[in-house]
Amino acid sequence: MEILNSIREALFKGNSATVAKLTQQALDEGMDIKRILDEGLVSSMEVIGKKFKNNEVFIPEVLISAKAMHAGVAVLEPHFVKHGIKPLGRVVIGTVKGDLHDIGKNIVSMMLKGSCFAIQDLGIDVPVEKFVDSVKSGNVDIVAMSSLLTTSMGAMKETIKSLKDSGLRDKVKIIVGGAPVTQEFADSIGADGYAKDAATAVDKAKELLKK
Ligand code: B1M
Repeated sequence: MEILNSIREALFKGNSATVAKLTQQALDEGMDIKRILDEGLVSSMEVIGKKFKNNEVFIPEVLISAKAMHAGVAVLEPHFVKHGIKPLGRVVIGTVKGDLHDIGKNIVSMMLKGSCFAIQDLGIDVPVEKFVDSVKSGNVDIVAMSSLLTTSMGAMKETIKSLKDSGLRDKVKIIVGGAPVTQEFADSIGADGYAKDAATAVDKAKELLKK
């Protein structure tokens, strides 16, 4: 369909206004909402994710496309419930205690949102208890923690321990990331997954929810 191609192209170029306009047009023409979402918006965002991983596009392009994705999703969102479309999963995300870096965390958050995950963003310098309380309140499938400082990585371990102590550990999947974090570290603290960048975080989140 030509309109889906145009949506994909506009999203790839990061043109929010055009994405929103074409998404509305597709809706008005009676196109199936799931088709607009999957074949228009999501498929283009997946291409961006792959290109980002291959260093063919960079952070500014990813952010601009993610913003355009939001513009399209915002048009569709009021129709989701009516059409029985549920988020892929619910993610609570934050930069751990002692750490104020949020650029990478925000990119991960935007990419997840753009891939149809429901996001609860706890922000920066998030105390262990805040993650735990979020999981306690229910409706969380994935806890996603970001750390940019070697000195704040320990807070990831503390959060996982606290989730264990509260009997909540097995209710959620846990993904960690950020520049100093490695797969080895993730394994050592008992996380379920590690992602080196935002696109990999999306793949990891999808993979973990299948388990
Ligand atoms: Co800070 N800082 N900083 N800093 N800062 C670093 C991280 C540092 C490496 C600089 C350096 O010394 N070379 C160093 C850390 C050293 C270390 O511990 N190994 C450092 C330091 C020391 C500090 C302070 C202590 C400096 C001081 O005050 N003496 C201080 C700490 C404050 C605190 O947090 N308590 C500090 C402060 C700051 C600013 C506030 C000035 C600012 C942050 C602004 C903000 O975030 N709003 C800042 C910045 C900007 C940086 C650098 C320059 C850039 C970080 C960044 O945004 N990168 C950084 C040096 C560098 O990296 N070149 C540095 C871009 C971003 C897109 O990448 O965050 O890695 P990144 O995210 C990637 C991946 O890591 C991954 O996906 C993202 C996108 O692909 N990812 C995840 C991230 N989170 C993920 C979560 C996932 C999965 C993937 O799953 C949940």
